[in-house]
Amino acid sequence: MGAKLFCWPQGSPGIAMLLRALLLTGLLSWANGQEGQAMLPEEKSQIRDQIVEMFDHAYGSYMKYAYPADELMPLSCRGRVRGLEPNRGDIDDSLGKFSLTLIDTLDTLVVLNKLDEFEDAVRRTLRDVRLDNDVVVSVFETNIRVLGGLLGAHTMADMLRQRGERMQWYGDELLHMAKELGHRLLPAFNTTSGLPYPRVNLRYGVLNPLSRTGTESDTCTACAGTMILEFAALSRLSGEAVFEENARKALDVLWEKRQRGSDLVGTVINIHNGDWVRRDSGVGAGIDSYYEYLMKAYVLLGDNVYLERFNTHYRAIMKYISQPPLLLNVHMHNPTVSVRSWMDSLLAFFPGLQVLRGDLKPAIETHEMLYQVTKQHKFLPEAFTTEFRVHWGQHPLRPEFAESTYYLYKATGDPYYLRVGQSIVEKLNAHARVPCGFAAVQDVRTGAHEDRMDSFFLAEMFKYLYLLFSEKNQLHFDIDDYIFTTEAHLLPVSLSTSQPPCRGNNTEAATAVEEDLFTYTCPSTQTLFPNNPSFAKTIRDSYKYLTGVGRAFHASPVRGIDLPLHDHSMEPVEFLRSMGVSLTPLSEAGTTEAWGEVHKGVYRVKLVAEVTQTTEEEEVEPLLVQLISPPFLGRTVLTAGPAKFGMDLTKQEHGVKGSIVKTSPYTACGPIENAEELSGHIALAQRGDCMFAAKAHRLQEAGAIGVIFIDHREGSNSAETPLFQMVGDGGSTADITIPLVFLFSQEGALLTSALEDHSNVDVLMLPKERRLGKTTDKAEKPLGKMNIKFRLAEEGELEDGEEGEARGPTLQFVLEKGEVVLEEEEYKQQGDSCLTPGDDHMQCSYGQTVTSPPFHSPNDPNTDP
Ligand code: DMJ
Repeated sequence: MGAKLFCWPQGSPGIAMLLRALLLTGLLSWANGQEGQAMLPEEKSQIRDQIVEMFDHAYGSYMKYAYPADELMPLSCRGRVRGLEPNRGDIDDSLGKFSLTLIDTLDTLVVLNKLDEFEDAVRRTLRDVRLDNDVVVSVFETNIRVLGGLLGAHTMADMLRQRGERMQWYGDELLHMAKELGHRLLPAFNTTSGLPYPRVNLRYGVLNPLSRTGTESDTCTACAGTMILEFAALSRLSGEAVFEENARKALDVLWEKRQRGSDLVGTVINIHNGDWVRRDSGVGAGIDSYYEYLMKAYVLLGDNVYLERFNTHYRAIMKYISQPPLLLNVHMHNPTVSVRSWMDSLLAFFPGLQVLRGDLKPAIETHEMLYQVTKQHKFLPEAFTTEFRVHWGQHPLRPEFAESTYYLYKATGDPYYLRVGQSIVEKLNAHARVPCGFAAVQDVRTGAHEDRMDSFFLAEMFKYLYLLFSEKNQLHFDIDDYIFTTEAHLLPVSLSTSQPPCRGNNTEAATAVEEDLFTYTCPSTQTLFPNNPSFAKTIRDSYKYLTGVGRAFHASPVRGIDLPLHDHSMEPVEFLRSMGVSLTPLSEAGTTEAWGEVHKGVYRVKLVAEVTQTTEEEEVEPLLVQLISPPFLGRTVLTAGPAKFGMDLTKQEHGVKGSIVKTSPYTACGPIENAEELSGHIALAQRGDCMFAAKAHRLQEAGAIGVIFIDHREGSNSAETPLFQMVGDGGSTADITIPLVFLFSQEGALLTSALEDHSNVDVLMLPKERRLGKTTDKAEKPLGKMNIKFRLAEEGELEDGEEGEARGPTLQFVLEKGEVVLEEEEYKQQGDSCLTPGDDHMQCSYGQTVTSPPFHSPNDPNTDP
């Protein structure tokens, strides 16, 4: 394969064919030479059979229990019919009462060589599916799943018909349906800017008084920028240019609106004036398939403009967003600063796109990082932190990681990627399979299921897995003649030459970009790693132990402690407990073998990193909560602990004043029920059940101007327990700007009883030295000499080859005469949960339950565009 192949002028015949040939066939043939080295053909075909069996289970369950409904509810064993089930909000916008799952699955049936089933499913589609329902649907989802599904199925039906073996009765009916649907989506483009409305009523369009939509002003970048493949294919197959023209126009607007300094785009845009509504910029939720479609539009349509735009964006992505192996969102206007410290699972498609771009090294790096995360959490959580902790634990059986695995295997031929695929198959069977199909995982930490099986599971997951384990000669058609849409529907790459291009193409060319090796070339494995099949391995090896999974475990020596020994006459165990550290005698911990001899008084320690104790070097500066409204008038002063995040009260000359309102629920771990009441006031919230940071986020969002956290352990007080600082949860706390303080429960009780007795209680939150008036402070005993050093251990690890359980950050500490010394040690942790069974006094630092999506993910059926 040539190393550098300059692009042909726009519209040159054969560009897509040639590109496709180089891009896919070349890679595959190279890869074929490597296949089977570490996985015998028999094993491969065994896994392939297993994938087919799983598909049969999923599709069979849908057909048996759900069809003609849009989706299967695999726990209830029935169909999800919009309007009959509780409304799930935006996720339901994919459901148009058009047998969504059937249509999304049609071309998968052909890929898996289930031709009888395909023929039957096509007949059902023609017989049963209506596209004119009075339902408001997402334009983006309907385009990628239904229009794409119909076009993919038409493409397959046409291919089978032309072979003369099957589908001889087929008269382009699926294409006619696609055209009808295209016309039903077109009203969405009736905006001043040309960016489409996010939703359309299938029967009444957008602006009709009966449409119940058309009031939206924003859409996501991916929503507006993921139309071109389906719409251009529809235009070229139907001869009606209007579809391609509209999709192209929307892309032109996005390109125009890019931030010219950074060449990045934001996540949400105003459809009327083209202003950016959300300026964070990444490659995951909200933007993902916009980039994908620029690259693939070039492959499908052979128009240089798309590639040049893609290249411009790609350079910006690699400059600002890519921090191998991480991909972190930045602000499009200030791109050198990351705006969050977590990633969403949708970005897992990106290594696959990088393979298409020929940029294998970062693709291998990011994919390896993602694999490590799946090893630690079984599946990719919807969001995970830069430390690979769960940020949002849901996993709706998304296919992006399998997709990237497939591309990387094709590009490298490295059997390692077959093993990755095998692990996906095993985890799906072990953790998502239920009697009526496969169920989404509500939280990877608990493994709890959700009653949903999204249609993309059948459209994408099974295609990529099946193709990963298939030899080229095992497929009954040449997969390299097609390109995958973002929903993995198959469109023929011959479209650019076999069908006339869209008329009136006046798309502005991209500005010239500085060229690099792959600006106008196809990825070439021979250039990238000639004669070096272990190329990928050498890159992966540097990222092997990101999450600590897979590294050999070396136990640290255990030292004994004498109990009790404490200046405060408080039992050390109690003392540590008060700081959020749980201790379990080693003999009860059940891992005595790994730890050797059990020493009397030796404890396994679980550190909850939500609090930090002062060291000699770092003193906690006490804060105060001073009650200032009558009848207190500043005489009641409560000692409070600070937080390492939120507003720095020491820098507020006059503190922060407000009346207090108790939060409902009191722990603030679920949706805030009294947001209206809280807005503009200082919230009182109880410690426990979830992280301080999660509570703070929620309360700030509810409009609170400050938060006072009250300890939930009865009897704790600042006289007997040293103050500590609340710290974040590993996620970003940069956006928390309100002040946060902590009261032990005895001080907290004063505040809550004041609130019970008086309709209004105003308080001041302020540093101790700025206290108002001269009232006597609450007891402030010196802490005495207590020399404690906390140090988070490195990420724990498993024995080589072991999976599932992970070791978490723990400490061993040894109390010696006159001081407490903490030493690094490791213990086995179940996923992210580090609660000691039976010890409910403290939550695991990373174990909080996030019940609502932590990010706006418009390209995700779960979120609001
Ligand atoms: C699919 O519907 C598409 O891949 C889309 O682009 C985003 N992701 C979902 C599946 O996760």
